[in-house]
Amino acid sequence: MFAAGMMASPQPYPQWPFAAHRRLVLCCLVIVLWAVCVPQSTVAQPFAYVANNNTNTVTVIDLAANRVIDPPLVVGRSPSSIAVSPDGTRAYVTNADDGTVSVVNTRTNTVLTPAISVGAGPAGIAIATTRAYVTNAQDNTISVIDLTTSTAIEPAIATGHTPLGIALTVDGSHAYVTIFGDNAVVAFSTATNTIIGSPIGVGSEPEQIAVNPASARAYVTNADDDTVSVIDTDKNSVLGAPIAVGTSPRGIVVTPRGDRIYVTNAEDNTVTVIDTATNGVTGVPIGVGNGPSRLAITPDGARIYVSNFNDNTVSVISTETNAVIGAPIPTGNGPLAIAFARLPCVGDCGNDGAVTVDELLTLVNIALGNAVVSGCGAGDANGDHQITIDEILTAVNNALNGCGG
Ligand SMILES: [Ca+2]
Ligand SMILES: [Ca+2]
Repeated sequence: MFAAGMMASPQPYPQWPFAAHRRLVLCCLVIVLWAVCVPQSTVAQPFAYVANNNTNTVTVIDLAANRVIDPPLVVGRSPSSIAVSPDGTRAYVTNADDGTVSVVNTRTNTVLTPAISVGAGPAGIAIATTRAYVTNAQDNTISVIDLTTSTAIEPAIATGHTPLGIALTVDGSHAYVTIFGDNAVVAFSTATNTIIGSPIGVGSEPEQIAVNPASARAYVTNADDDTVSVIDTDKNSVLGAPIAVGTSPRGIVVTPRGDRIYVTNAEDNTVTVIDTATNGVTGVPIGVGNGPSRLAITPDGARIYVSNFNDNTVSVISTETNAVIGAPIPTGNGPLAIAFARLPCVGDCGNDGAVTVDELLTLVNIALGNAVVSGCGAGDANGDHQITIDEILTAVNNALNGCGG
C-alpha cells in the first residue's frame, strides 16, 4: 500500500536524479580529460604575516620565494600579535592601541571590516578551533572571541597584572598566560573560560610562552632576569632551575617535534637554542638582526623566522644547521609577531592532505547546485561561496599530483 501510494503520487522532480547522474559522469570525464591534457599550476605556497608595531601594518611574505608582497596590509594601531585560524583562511591581529583585533582574509590578503572589539591593550592571541583568546594587557583580562560570529563573548575574564603572552595546549583544553606584572603564569581552562589553580611563580617580567607539542611542558621567557622557566603542565608547577639564556629574552618557539626551543635575546641580537631533553643550551647563540623580538617556526619545522624590531627586518634560520639563511627580509617599522598561514589544499574537503574521487564528486555536485558549498569549504579556493570549473580543475590536479605545497 505504501509502495503503491508512492508510485501513484506525483514526484516533485521525476527526472532529475537520472539526468544529474548523467551530467555528473559527463562532467567528471571532461574534467579528468582536461586535467590530464592541460598542465595545471602547482599548489599555492603558504604566507608569513608580520605585525609592524610602529606603522600599523602587516607585511605579507610569500614563503616560496621569501618575497614581500606589496603593499602591506593596513590594520589598527600598534599591531602586536597574530594568530591564524586552524583552516588557514583567516589571520587575526591584535591592535594594542585600539582595543581591537583585525581580521585578514588570507585567500585574498585583504583586511575585513569591522575589526573585533576586545579589552584594553590587546597583546597576545591564540586560537583553538572556533575561539580566539586575547590577553588585554591594559585592563588585566582575557577576551574570548567566537570566531563564527566575530564577536567577543562577554564578560572578559580577570587575570593578574598585565597579561601578555598566551599559548594553548595541543588539545586546546588549556591556555597558559604570562602575567608580566606579577612574575607569574596562569593556567586557563577553555572548557569553562576560567583561570584554574593558583598563579605559577616564574622569573622576573615573564613575556612570551610556548607549549611543547610533544610533552607536558611550557617554556616562558623572563625578560628581566635573562632566563627561561620550564612549567610542568600536568602539575602546573615550575620544573627545575631557570635556564640561563642571553640578555632580554622575549620571543620563544618550540619545534613541532618538541626537541628544541629557540629564544630571541633582544639586547644581544642573537637566538639561543635549548635542547628539551636536557633543558640545556646547545651550540653558540645564532647572530640575527638588531633587537630580535618574536619568532615563528614553519609548520614543517624547517625554518624559523625572527623579527628584528630595531632594524625592520626578518631573519630566517635553518633548523637543520641552526644558521641564518639568505638575506634579511625587509618589513615595516618595528616588526613584532610573525605567523604562518597555509591555505587548505583545494578539494581536500576532509583536510587529510589528499583529494579523493569522492571529494571531487562532492565538488561537482556543489558546482551543479545539488549540494551546498559548506559541504566542502576547501573546494572554494577564492572564498566566493561558489565552486567553479577552475576550482574543480585545481582539485583534480591536487588529486593527481598530491596536495604538496
Ligand atoms: Ca581528503
Ligand atoms: Ca570559488
